[in-house]
Amino acid sequence: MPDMVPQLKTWQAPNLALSTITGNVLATQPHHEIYVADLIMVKDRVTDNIQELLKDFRPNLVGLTSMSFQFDTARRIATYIKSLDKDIKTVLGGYHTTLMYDEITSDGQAEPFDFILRGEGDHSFGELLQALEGRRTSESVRGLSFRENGHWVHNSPRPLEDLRRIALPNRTNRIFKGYVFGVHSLDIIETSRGCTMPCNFCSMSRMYGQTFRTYELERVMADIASAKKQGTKYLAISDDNICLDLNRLEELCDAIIRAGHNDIAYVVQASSVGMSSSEALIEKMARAGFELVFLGIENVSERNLRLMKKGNIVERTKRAIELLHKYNILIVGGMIIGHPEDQEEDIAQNYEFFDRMDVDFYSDQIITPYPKTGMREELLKQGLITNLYDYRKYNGFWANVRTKYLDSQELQFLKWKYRRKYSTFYKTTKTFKYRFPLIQLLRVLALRPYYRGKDFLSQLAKTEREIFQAEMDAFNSLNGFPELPKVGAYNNTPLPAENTEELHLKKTMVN
Ligand code: B12
Ligand code: SF4
Repeated sequence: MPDMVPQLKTWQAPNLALSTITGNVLATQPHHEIYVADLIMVKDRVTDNIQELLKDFRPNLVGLTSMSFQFDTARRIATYIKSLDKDIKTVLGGYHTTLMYDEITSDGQAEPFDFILRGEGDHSFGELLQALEGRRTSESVRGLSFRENGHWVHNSPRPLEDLRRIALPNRTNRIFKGYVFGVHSLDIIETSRGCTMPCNFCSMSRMYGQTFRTYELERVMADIASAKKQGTKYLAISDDNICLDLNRLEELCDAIIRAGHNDIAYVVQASSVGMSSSEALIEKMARAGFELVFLGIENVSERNLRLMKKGNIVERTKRAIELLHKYNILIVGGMIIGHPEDQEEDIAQNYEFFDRMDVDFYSDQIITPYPKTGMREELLKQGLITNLYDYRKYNGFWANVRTKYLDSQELQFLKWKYRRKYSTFYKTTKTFKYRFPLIQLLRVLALRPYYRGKDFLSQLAKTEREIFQAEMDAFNSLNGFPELPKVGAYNNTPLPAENTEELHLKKTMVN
């Protein structure tokens, strides 16, 4: 999908789901031609590129993947494809559709899709191809939803795949190239799927249940080798929670070092509890090439951590930061703000903590009531959700909630205000300077003076609120794609407090 989050402009990772599905289809049914066209790489020319792709590749089936905030664009793209060639079949997979298939097939939102594949698509996509070739029945593809006499039929859910049966991702059939983290080429691998933790803001337990499955390390090493062959210098590890088995994480580091794969850099998301568990582990991670850890700090208030079902991890967070920085591992701190009791000082406190602890990059998100999460239920009960159904805004950047003291506009403003104060390239952390001395020099000598001057001129005689509004307007148009057809959207009236029966709401389509 071409949609992106404003804060993630310097980070363009290839989509692993699509590469893995491609790898698995080609491993078992090599007579098919299958390619990945990730439209995020051509987001400024989406319709032109779709036209060219359809002309060059003449597909029979187009598969689309989407998170919740991209679902609307997925519908618009499928509608556009059908307007160019009505015979092309479309299938949607991924998080939003897996969690929301019942709703979207009952209220017409799934209209532009011929099929929906719920759950893991590694093998089901190939099975759908067999069904389309008449080599099996549609009814036999578990996880498939399809239309029969105008009505959606939902086959039984697909059991979780045995990871030993999943072939390596295919990285050569990507049509668009140039994935980067900053200036470095970036690719993505996985070493496990799922998570057994109970965090109630996260979509994962509804996707895979509270389960944890791991790949054999041999397979992981082969995957790294395949990514390196394509020239990658940075590898993101997509695991939800690599810290669930710390012995295995240590074994993974050993295997990377043994295989000589520590000549590239790794990025991983990890918990404060895991990263504070042992210095020996962090030292080994550094030797294995781990250069950046996305650390789930979440919040520094005990009350908010309890609400998220996270446990009081603040002391563990401090220790984790200390250890990671000791070994010059950069930290992206995950921060979630906008909890029911939050006032301005609670928000400020989080940014101050990040600043005090010298966290290198901030992934500050406003709590988002993702579909089917416990957090959504909780906030719904309290009447704190201000945007219930316009999922285009469900990406952590936008305020879709209010707190008991701050309306959503104010919440959005405070996030902007404190991010602007603390997370800016006018400041540099010690670890950043160590890792990127040349970029630091460039910042000091050229970028900072240039942007200072530019900001000064463009913001001259403007109030803080006006500068904020101008930036929000620019971000708002980022995922607009005016050239794509518009599709119906939900009526989005906020609910009163205590209305827990979301499914009983009358949802109407408006155009
Ligand atoms: C790695 C990752 C990222 C990376 C890379 C994303 C990328 N380019 O792929 C980065 C850091 C960039 C990222 C960013 C974001 N992410 Co993210 N991310 C993940 C993570 C941890 C792993 C995704 C992954 O690669 N998994 C491995 C692959 C193989 O599995 P998969 O994606 O589930 O795909 C399988 C099935 O879903 C299915 N499938 C998927 N698509 C399709 C399509 C078809 C046709 C078929 C048949 C099947 C199918 O088959 C696949 C193979 O089995 C997930 C959590 C998770 N573990 O899934 C969150 C997750 C997907 N992210 C999420 C979010 C919200 C975001 C952000 C919006 C948040 C933010 N502000 O940072 C941004 C948006 C990025 C953007 N486009 O600008 C949420 C989505 C929730 C939702 N309901 O929408 C998740 C689920 C996290 C969570 N805990 O809730 N993310
Ligand atoms: S937020 Fe992370 S630790 Fe919590 S359930 Fe989701 S994947 Fe697991």
